[in-house]
Amino acid sequence: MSSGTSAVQTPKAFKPRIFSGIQPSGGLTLGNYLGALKRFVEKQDEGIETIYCLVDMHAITTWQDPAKLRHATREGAAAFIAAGIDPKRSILFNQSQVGAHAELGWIFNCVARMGWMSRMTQFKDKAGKNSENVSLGLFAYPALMAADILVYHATMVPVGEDQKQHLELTRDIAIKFNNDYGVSFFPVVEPLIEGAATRVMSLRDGSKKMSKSDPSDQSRINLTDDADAIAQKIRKAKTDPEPLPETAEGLKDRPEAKNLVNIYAALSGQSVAEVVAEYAGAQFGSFKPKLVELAVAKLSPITTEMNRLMADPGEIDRILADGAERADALARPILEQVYDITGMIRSRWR
Ligand code: AQP
Repeated sequence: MSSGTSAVQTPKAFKPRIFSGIQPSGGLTLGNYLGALKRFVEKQDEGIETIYCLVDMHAITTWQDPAKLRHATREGAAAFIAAGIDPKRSILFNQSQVGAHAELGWIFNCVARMGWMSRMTQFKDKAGKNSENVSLGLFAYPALMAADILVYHATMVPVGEDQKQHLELTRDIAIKFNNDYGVSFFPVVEPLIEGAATRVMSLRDGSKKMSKSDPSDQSRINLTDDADAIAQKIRKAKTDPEPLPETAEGLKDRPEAKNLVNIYAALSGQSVAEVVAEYAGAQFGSFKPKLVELAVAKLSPITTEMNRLMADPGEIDRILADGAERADALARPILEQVYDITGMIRSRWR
């Protein structure tokens, strides 16, 4: 660490490190699983250093009942582990246990510009016509998200398509901080938006993404749904009257059909073209039962394991505490350098 005057460290090369998070603002959905969790596991298994977080501080940007938030945080952690995250190989924790996120978030509030934030489509979607009445935290959300990533000098962030704009803002914040202070301190992160299901859509409306906060439970498959609920939701999923097309291009302008084929492809590990080739000309009456079979086969072992883990919340809390300690050990020295760069006296810490 520097002497606290001018000896700023300016890392030139950053080692590959992945950070990503999920809000415990409700139970996790098939969208969170395919767009995020499944890919988090792949990255861990590729041997890259992986840091995964239940972002509870983000969750409270919209009102959360405290007991439900606590439950959703533990359930989210159980979902990570049930899906294949090994808390020994990856770091798994909840955001509020590592204060460095919020501390760097404040500094980034002072780097990010109002104009940048006002252009965030997720804020506009969530605030709707109510923008005068939503929390200031909801508006500042992307600055805290940038801090979540950059406080670890993470270089890659696996996310679904909906987070692309926030990651561009993370890059802008890193570049502006580096320019303002004349350093090359923060890496310019790479979004990893890959796979057949980077945007899983609502089962009731193919133009809206599947979301855990959608008022309609029929719009989503929850990771806690049992086989009967999955079957019922897929059977009732909105489709069009046409059979499945001969080629993937034939799904254009058919959002609901495209969504179900994408889900099938992502769950089976096939490409969309392979799924379409296999089911060309099939009616949804025969395709949907196949999708139900596949979804139940892939999701029910996860649900069973989540239920097993949730029977011992104390063990989940211990895993989160261990992850938070390891995360803090990485984040604190980086944050201390930020304080030094920005001119804060930190004599109490040295
Ligand atoms: N429908 C989706 N398809 C693909 N990926 C998705 N993700 C979320 N929904 C889909 C990805 O999951 C990760 C965590 O997202 P989040 O929970 O932090 O926030 P979100 O994107 O706002 O998700 P929700 O479910 O819509 O939450 P609420 O309803 O609380 O706002 C991200 O990588 C996201 O891309």
